[in-house]
Amino acid sequence: MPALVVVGAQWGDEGKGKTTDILGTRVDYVVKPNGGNNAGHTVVVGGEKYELKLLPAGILSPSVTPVIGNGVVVNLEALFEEIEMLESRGADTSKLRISADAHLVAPYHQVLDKVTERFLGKRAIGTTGRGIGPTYQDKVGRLGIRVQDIFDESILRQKVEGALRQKNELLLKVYNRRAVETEEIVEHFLQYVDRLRPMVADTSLLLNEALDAGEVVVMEGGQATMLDVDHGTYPFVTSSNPTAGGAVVGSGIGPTRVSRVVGIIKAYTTRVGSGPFPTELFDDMGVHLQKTGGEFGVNTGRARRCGWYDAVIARYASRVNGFTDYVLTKLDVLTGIEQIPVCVAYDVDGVRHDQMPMSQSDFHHATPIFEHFDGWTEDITGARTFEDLPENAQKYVLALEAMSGCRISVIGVGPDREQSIVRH
Ligand code: 2SA
Ligand code: GDP
Ligand code: MG
Repeated sequence: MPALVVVGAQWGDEGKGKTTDILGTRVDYVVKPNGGNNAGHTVVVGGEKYELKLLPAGILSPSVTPVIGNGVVVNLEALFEEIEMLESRGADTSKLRISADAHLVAPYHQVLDKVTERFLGKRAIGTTGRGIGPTYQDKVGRLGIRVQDIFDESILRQKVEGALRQKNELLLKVYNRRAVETEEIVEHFLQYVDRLRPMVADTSLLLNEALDAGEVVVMEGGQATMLDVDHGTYPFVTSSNPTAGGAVVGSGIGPTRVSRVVGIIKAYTTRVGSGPFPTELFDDMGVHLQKTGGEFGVNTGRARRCGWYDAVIARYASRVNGFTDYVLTKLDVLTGIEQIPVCVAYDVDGVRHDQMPMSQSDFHHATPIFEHFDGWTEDITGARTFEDLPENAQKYVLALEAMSGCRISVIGVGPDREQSIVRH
């Protein structure tokens, strides 16, 4: 039986959380394969708003077993804060399982994230400051601390000592910061041992056995395609692979088990942090989209940059992820706009590009070639079938579908679970 992957098609905040939450009633496991508490997923259930950072959005469905996969970087303080927040609001988190192979964010990773950004000055990435990049750097550099390490104090001490030999050189000599003591870090991790132990599992085995038994597993990607360290707007990216290939690696599920790869895409575009963004709006319309769409970071509160739908990005995301379906979100936010521009191609120094330019410098110079679509004024938040949508909204969706690389199977017309139109 199937495994499904949910991937952000743009620069994040497309509504992945809402999508996995909707699927939640029909699935058995939701696994988060990448990222950490840099993510921010807002889910609205019956008017109640939940903001999830580290935990997969599937945790709000009582029938779902939520899983933190091996590809995630876990901040234990943030983990238990989130669990307490959910428990205090009546959610059941007892089924949560965490991979023994997931890496841990240490306090020095957060310090390094912030000082590196400061040192980059004008070239700063605009990270969330949660220590995500430095933790992944240590994972790849083989200096990381994994969840399983904290259950063996002597191994933990050896690993922390090894990591700190390198970190302290950097902190002291390059960043002029105080050195970190091994015991301080060992103590920091040991305080979580008892609470963490019952949640830790071989999550790859768990998920594959579930698939063998005919259960449904959803891999809920954090961040998005254009923030992928390989396929995004490098270096203005996060330090993991939020694309579909990364989801299978980060969950320990083989690609042959995946039956659907669902791209989540907004009816316009947003981005948080620095980096190129061809359709970005710098006028009152940008502010209008930001206000109407509530475009503020779930985690950091930062205002999101806003712009028009970019079909070049949609086609690219569809290609690098192999999307089978799109979920188009936030169509309701466009209500009342007279003419809606859609970027169909780029002009780069006089040359038309229908596909993503090969080089980052060209992408920085890309100016959008727009097609304009007539808008609608009717309130669409109550629409539940495609036919309920005004004619111009239908035309807009069909035009996006024709230029974006795969079918649009679901349309979001509001933040609530119920505010969706299912077409396929
Ligand atoms: P990091 O912290 O190393 O992952 O930052 C690197 C880049 O990745 C971007 N990034 C994000 N972009 C959109 N949403 C994200 N999550 C939060 C949210 C963001 C927030 O859902 O609202 O609260 O500000 C997210 N996480 C990482 C980041 O902006 C950098 O461009
Ligand atoms: P994620 O990171 O992809 O899970 O997305 P976020 O939760 O960071 O941001 C998406 C925001 O849009 C959240 O506030 C959602 O509640 C909201 N949202 C999702 N789908 C829709 C929709 O169809 N219409 C409207 N108006 N809001 C939506
Ligand atoms: Mg988000």
